[in-house]
This record gives sequence, C-alpha cells and structure tokens, in this order.
Amino acid sequence: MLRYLTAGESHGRALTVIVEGLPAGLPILAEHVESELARRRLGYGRGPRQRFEEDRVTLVGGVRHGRTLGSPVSIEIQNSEWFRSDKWHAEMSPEPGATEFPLTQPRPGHADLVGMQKYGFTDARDVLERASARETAARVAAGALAKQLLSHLGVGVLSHVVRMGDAAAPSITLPTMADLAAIDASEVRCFSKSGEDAMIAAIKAAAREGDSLGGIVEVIAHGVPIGLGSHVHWDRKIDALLAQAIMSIQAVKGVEIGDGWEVAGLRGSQAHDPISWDATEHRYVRDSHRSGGTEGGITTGEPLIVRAAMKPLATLNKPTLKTVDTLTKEETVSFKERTDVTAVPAMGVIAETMVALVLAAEAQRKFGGDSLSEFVRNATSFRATLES
Ligand code: EPS
Repeated sequence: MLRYLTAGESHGRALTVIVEGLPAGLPILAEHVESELARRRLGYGRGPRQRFEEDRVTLVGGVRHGRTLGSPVSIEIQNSEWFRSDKWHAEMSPEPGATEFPLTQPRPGHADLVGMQKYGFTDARDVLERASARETAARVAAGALAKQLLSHLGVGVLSHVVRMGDAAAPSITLPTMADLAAIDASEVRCFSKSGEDAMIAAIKAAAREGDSLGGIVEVIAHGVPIGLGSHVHWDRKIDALLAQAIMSIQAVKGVEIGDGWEVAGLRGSQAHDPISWDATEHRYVRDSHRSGGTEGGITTGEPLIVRAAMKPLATLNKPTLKTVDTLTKEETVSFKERTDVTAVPAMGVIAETMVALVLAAEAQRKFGGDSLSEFVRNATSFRATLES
C-alpha cells in the first residue's frame, strides 16, 4: 500500500512528508521534487509570499545514491520565510507561551470558526496554520515521487485551467503531455491564448477591488493501465478514490469525472462511449471520452479526465465578509491576512498530484512488487494478457 502523511504549519519551520510503499530502485533526486514544487508556485494572482518561498527540499530518509530503498521516504521542505527573518519565531514557537495577537474575527468559508469550536481554541491561528494551502507543498513533494513511479508505466499526468471566475477557456481537444510545457508557460496555466487573456483580465478586475476568484481545472492522465480500482467495493472504486483525493484540496467544492454533469442531461443512447476493437493495436478502444476513463470504478485505459471546482479564497485583501468577534460577540469583518487573489493555477498542479497519488497507489495495489523492476514486469505481463 502506498500511503503518505504530511506534517507542518504554514508559517512554521518546515513541512514534512513521509511516503511509504514505494518499491526499491526508483530513481529520485531532490531536483524532481523541487521542479514540481516550483510548478505549484506558478500563477498570476498569487500573493507576495510565492516570490520568496523557495521550497528548498531535503531528502531525509529512504533514498540512497539517487534511488529509493523500499523504506519510508521522508522529505523536508523548509519554509524559507522562517530562515529569512525571525518574524514568525515567537508566534509559531513550539515552546510554552502565548500569543499577543490572537485572531478572533473568523473568516466565513474558512476552517477558522468551526476549528476553534471543535478543538476548543480561542485563537484562529491554531486552526488556520494547518488549514492553509501551504500544506499542499508537502503533498506535491509526495506526488513528485508518485509521478516518477507512474512514468515507468508510461503514465503522464497534466492539468490546465479551464475557468477562472466567469472567464472560461474555449473548448479544445484534450491536451497531451507534449502540451504541458506550453500550459506551464501560461501565467494562468491555460491552454488557450484567448482564454488566458480573459482570465488575466478577470484576476486584475478582482484584485482592483481587493476580491478573490475561484475556478475550474481539468486533470488528464494519459497512458493509464486498464484495471486500476475495482467494482467490488464502494471504497475501491477509482472514481470514488479520485473524488475524495480531489475534494481534500483546500477550497475545492466540486469534482467531476469525465462529462459527469453534462451526461446527466442526456439520453442513455447519447451518454456512453461506444466500444471498438483496434485490430492494429490489438486492444479495445472507446470512440469518445464521456466516462472520463473509468467504468464501474475501474480504469478503461482511455485518458482519465477529472475536473475540480475551487471556490474563491475566503481571505480577502479588502475584508468585507461579515463575521462576529469571538471575544466580544460583536459584528465585525473578517481579519485581513496577506493572501492571493486566486490560487486556481496552483490548484491544478495540486490536483495533478492527488490524481498521481491515487493512480500510483492503485497501480501498486494491482501490480505489487518490492523492486521497481518487479513492479514494471508485473504490469507488462498483465498488459500482455489483454492483447488477445
Ligand atoms: C494562504 C495564504 C497565503 C498563501 C498561502 C496560503 O500565505 P501568507 O498568508 O503566508 O502570505 O501564499 O499559500 C502558500 C504559502 C503556499 O505555499 O501555497 C492561505 O490563507 O491558505
């Protein structure tokens, strides 16, 4: 079983992730992880913090001479702000003490108030430091390892922004892995120039008013093996696993697999992907991609398509959201933190990560193997059984 656990607070010393269940012999360099983390920092509309967070990575355990050992891989990502100044040292100190600046005006839509209620805190910072999307840097580090593993099966995962606020990208053919560099070169990670222009204009307009924007990203996994996930149990269905993984991303409120919402309005005769036999390739193919690459909770081998809808961030540069001060119970507006106008382009990279982690875990479950060569051999031999 591939599993992982992250730890760390947004303005603390560092984030940590432990990834367990990777086969031995997987080539891993700190640069692989750092380049994925750099992609996560991309995006027009992010706040000043992304310019100075360098996401410096240390491979603490589980990797020797550039290869995994089969033991848990432990990665530390320093929060560079912690080392640049002592601004957060007292505020986030693990030593006994108390803050002089409790946050008591919880932001509607954030974990602040319910977190304080649930855990008995009087300072919203005790909640928001962990609820912050900074935590996703640790997930992206784990996802970089998952992507490395998947690359040995010929699987590639990409994402692109299809909507930012009310600015939508025109419908296009599915991007391939060869398009990823162009998508990453776009300031909003949009695959269409007209879409990019409209999205940047929307972000500028929201920024002028101190407001925030949500949006939708599409994740596509190419080369996914047939047979990941299972129809036999609710908690083994690949689409259910993907939905949970995507919904766990901060501020995501909707997940769609394939044309999920659109097919609900079609007739059965129109809503499904007809099956054909490709005599040259010796495999079944689907004539369309409406199901998003899963049927019955199992991957079909067609491109896997998952969309994630993110709500506008609850932290606004011009606080206008009505709330209540938890000390005085008086009406006020939510506190102002340094923040981003939008994090939708970064969320695309995080959604890629979550899809890669689910696929890698399920590939490991199906093909097993303690070493990378055993894992690949098992996958190759299973694939051979399908070609007749
Ligand atoms: C975040 C607010 C901003 C973001 C942060 C998430 O941080 P700060 O208030 O420290 O400027 O930059 O995201 C990251 C640091 C990151 O690496 O993604 C929030 O409110 O969740």
